[in-house]
Amino acid sequence: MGHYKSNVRDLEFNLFEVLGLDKLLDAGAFGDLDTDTAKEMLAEVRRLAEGPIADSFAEADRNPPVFDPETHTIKIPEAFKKSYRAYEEGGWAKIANNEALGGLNAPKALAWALSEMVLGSNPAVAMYSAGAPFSQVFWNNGTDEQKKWAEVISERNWGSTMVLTEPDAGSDVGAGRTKAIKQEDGTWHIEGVKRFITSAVYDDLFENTMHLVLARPEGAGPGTKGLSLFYVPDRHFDFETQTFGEKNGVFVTGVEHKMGLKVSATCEVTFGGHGIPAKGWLVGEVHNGIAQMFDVIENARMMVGTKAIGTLSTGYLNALDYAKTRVQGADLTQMADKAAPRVTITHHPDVRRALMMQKAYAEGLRAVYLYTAAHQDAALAEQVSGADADTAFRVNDLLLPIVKGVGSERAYQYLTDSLQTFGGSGFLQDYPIEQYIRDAKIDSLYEGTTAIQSQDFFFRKIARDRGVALAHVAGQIQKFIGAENGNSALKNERVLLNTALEDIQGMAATLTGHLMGAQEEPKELYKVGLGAVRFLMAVGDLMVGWMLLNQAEVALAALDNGAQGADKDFYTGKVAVAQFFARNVLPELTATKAVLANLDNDIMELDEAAF
Ligand code: ST9
Ligand code: FAD
Repeated sequence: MGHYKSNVRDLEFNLFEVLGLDKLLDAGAFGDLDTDTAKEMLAEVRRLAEGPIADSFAEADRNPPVFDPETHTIKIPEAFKKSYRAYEEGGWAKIANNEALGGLNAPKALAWALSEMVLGSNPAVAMYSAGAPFSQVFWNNGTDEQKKWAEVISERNWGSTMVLTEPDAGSDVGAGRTKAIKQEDGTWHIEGVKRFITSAVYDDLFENTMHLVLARPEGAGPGTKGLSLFYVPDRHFDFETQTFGEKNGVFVTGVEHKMGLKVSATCEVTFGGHGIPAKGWLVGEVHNGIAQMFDVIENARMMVGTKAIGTLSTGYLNALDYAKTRVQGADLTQMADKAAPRVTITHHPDVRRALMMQKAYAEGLRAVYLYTAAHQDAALAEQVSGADADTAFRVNDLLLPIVKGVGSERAYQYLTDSLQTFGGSGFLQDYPIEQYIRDAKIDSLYEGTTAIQSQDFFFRKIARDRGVALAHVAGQIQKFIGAENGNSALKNERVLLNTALEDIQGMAATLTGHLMGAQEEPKELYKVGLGAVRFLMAVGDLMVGWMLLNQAEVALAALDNGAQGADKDFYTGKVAVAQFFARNVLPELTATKAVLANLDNDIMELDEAAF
């Protein structure tokens, strides 16, 4: 058995029993793609993820790629290439693309469910496969001619990068200095040094790559609004004759040595610094770079959250297997009897607590990312929450920082519980958890750190949206709470959920008060900055609690209908985890509300020397 443990049962439960995707599929909403085919796809990607994709996970970590600065090339381990090719050959990365780009227009929820398994098994495989989804973004934003290029890029399975960051422009993308100089033939020369660029070197994984680069045209204004987006091929390619030309003037000048995710090359890239111009083409022939790049970023933020959640899930399932077999100590009720029989560690209350927390966040956050994905398709959004196309768009926007910010933070936090369940063995490389932790740490950093996610969430997704999406989601939660018939098994949990919802509404009101107050006293904004991450995490807990309780309701109905065997165990677990989370985590939001209500600026006034 490889390291990766999928949870297709839970993916199918979400997609078909909770979100009802089967109804749309079988009504022909996605062409020929029906429920049986969707299930076959899940089974096939599971087979790949547990087998050939997982196979190189540890080996590529222990023997990471080797960069040659003389030739600007890299050697990627052969084992990893095999994993990559197993995924590429099935065309899986393309399935949400439109047909012109070799895709099936598959529902986003299904596409993300499939991606979860690859991201949990060997995340760099999905990351090197970015050419497929990014060609769709290029197609969406490109001129008619560029659309044809995008089709060829997808067909030929090129790689792709997203190129924003510079040494002095990380979170603050608008500080970027890379220049774009217009040429008489309408093309552009890009000049500058970018850093931390994923997959910019690729050995022979693909024949070429498409760099999507933010650069500032000469004379353009400051900040993100002065940036434009350029298509910059690594090697020149004539799309008419489909033949290669010279190497473009874009060279990888360094590859980072990292804590984890080592097989994914993180590169310094120099544009136009080697005597050859780095030639680029303005995407869509319009200067709208940051908005266009956000089409890429939204996919990547969803990817990062799903990666983290998929990793927590396999961490939990590995820990669970270990806990069921590891014998240590006596049952707590027999602690005084030194001759009492030894038990498996699943008998110990603290191990059960830790396993239940892992299960709650792994399954609850999975439900959150799939609910979010459901709002990426108008028909499914309508069915799931009654959202029209505009509301669905806003809800997806609202939830992306939760998927990314909360997903990454909670996954990293609870993966340490997965490791703890193994005792000292968890610290060894004999088990995958230490690598999961190292590989997952990056998720709270790239694609916008958690602080950036929290500001995006409050300022843009709530305040600027005037609370429209938040009110829609809150309305759905209230509907669930109001569906109590007076004697259901979840009666007390609905009360807890209601309190949690009121706590969140109180927190939102507090932060909004500081935002309004900033019109009179600008330093009031510091209080939003001080409270924003706590608020993001708290809304994440509300979402997880609601999702788990909603699932418990579906599970209770299945149990009432006489579910047996493995199904009975599955549904019983769903009810138990929802009750556990509601009772053990949701009440903590009341304390968070109190903390936010009493925010002060003392630490903002504190001299740095006192830190
Ligand atoms: C990185 C890559 O870290 C790491 C991994 C790469 C992996 C690649 C592989 C991916 C594979 C994907 C696989 C998918 C497969 C499955 C597919 C299945 C379907 N939303 O607030 P303002 C725009 S890359 C939308 O004033 P500042 C908007 O146009 C590096 N748009 O910002 C706005 O204008 P307006 C990642 C947004 O103060 C304009 O920006 N780096 C949003 O100028 C200006 O907005 C980062 O993420 C949004 N949420 O700049 C940087 N926000 O207002 C993090 C802004 O008129 N830093 N826009 O609409 C930030 O995000 C900053 O907040 C900032 C601030 C740069 C936006
Ligand atoms: P900084 O922006 O310097 O942040 C340092 C700290 O300050 C963080 O804790 C941050 O939260 C905090 N901070 C900064 N500004 C604020 C603020 N305004 N409010 C509150 N707190 C703030 N970039 C690409 O363009 N393409 C890629 O493919 C890519 N891949 C990457 C792969 C890896 C392995 C890594 C490590 C990075 C990658 N990046 C990529 C860059 C990544 O997106 C940035 O590292 C990230 O956006 C943070 O920028 P920074 O590292 O400069 O940190």
